[in-house]
Parts: sequence; C-alpha cells; structure tokens
Amino acid sequence: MDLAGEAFWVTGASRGIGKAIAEELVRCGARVVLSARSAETLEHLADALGAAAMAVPCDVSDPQQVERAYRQMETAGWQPTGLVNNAGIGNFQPFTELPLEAVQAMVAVNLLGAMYCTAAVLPSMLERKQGTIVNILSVAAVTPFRHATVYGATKAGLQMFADALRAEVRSEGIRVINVLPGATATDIWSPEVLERYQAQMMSPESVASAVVALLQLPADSHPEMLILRPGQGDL
Ligand code: NJP
Repeated sequence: MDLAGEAFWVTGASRGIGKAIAEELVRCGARVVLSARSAETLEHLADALGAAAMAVPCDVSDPQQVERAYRQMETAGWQPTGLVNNAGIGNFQPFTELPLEAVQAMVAVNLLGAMYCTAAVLPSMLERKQGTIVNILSVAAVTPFRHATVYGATKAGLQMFADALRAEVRSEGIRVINVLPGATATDIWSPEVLERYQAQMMSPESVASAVVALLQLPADSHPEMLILRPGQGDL
C-alpha cells in the first residue's frame, strides 16, 4: 500500500519505538499525528518532521483527553486513516512487590488506552470502509516472563481484543495488525538494564522498519501478527 495520502495517529510518539515509527512513516510519505503526554517534546519532533507532522498531546488513559485529541485532529483536517496504538508502560517487579497503583496504571495505559483510541477512530474508518489499526504488543503476550505478570496480561488482553475486533471489522475493509516486539533498547528499561543488555536488544528503528514494511504490503493482504525478536532471541 502506498503510504502517501495516509495519515497515521501514533500514540507514545515522544520517544522510543513510537518516535521511530513516526519518523519512518514520514520518510515513506505518510503524514503523522504525534501523541504522548510530553507536549514540548512532541512539538520539537513535529517541528523536525515538518509539514508532515502534527503534535496532539494526550494521555491515552483518560478517555476524555482521547476524545478531545481526536476532535482536534478532525477539526484540523488531519483525520487519521491509520492508528498505531504504541503508548505503553512497564513495571517489571515480582507480583507481590508491585504496588496496586502500578497495576492500575499498566491496565489503564496499555489496555484501556488502546481501546479508547480504537473507539475514537473506528466510526469514521467504518464509514469510509478503510483503515488500519496497528497494536504494538509484546512477546510477553505469548511468552510468560518472570516479573512481567501484569505487563504480560495487559498485552495478552489487548491481543485478544484486537483479534476479536479483526473478526468484527475485516469485512468492512479495516486491517488490524498486531506486532509483538521483543527487547528493544528504549527508556522502558532502567539505565542499569540498558547498560547490561543493550547490545542484545533491537533498536527502535528496526522495529519501526518492520511495522512500516507491514503497512506497505498490498491493500488486498492483511498481515495479522508479527513476532519480532532480537537476533539472539529473548534476553
Ligand atoms: O517505551 P518508551 P517503548 N499516554 O518508554 C508514551 C512496547 N514494547 O518505546 O507520555 C500517552 O521509550 C511515552 O510518552 P510520555 C511497549 O509496551 C517495548 O519501548 O511523554 N502516552 C512514550 O512516548 C509499548 O507499548 C519493548 O511519557 C504515553 C511512549 O509511551 C511500546 O512498545 C518490548 C502514556 C513509551 O516510550 C513502546 O514502548 C516489548 C500515556 N498515559 C514491547 N504513557 C521494549 N522496548 O523492549 C506513556 O515487548 N506514554
């Protein structure tokens, strides 16, 4: 699919995998709406990307903010033809040491946030009978890891949401694509973990190029799931 003329809403675009996806999309001719909570960082990135990018800050865990952000895009004539549900947080501790607030935050951002954004974009996609929703999940959705109980549960939950949604909307011309990356060198990891393992991790640019390659497949194909692990496998 030719990405020129497409406009993708990328959540969690201020850094890491989301930023790399936004940059790669622009490089391939698409426009991007950048969302995350850090407004200033987003503005800088939008400036760097030029006329192809617009910053719309929003906290995806707040349904009112998501709705407002979507209306802002529509009003500005940047109605997205694609959504990349990338915003995510991870708190990797033994379950018994995980504060309740951390549990709630992971569910609110990783699972509910993606559902709120999907709910915002779907009606107009259904009307146009065209659209693409990409979910950046995790290998933790399909592989159990110690200290990733709740994180893995949010990703597995979103995976089933997305799979069931695909069954509902694929006949309406909407593609739902799940990407399950393994360890990638971003700020989701603590500086200690990065220092020790970064050499064994993928770069955010590698993940981004895989995501955008899927988006460029012919419109008559529907990639459903990609598992992308580092060359040497999981850490
Ligand atoms: O993480 P990081 P990644 N509302 O921390 C934003 C998955 N993944 O790029 O709001 C809106 O560098 C945050 O911006 P800000 C992972 O689960 C990764 O690694 O300004 N946005 C930032 O832009 C996640 O789904 C690995 O703080 C919110 C971005 O999210 C995706 O990849 C492995 C937000 C996070 O950037 C990107 O993660 C894997 C909110 N409430 C899956 N909260 C990996 N890196 O190894 C945060 O299996 N953000």
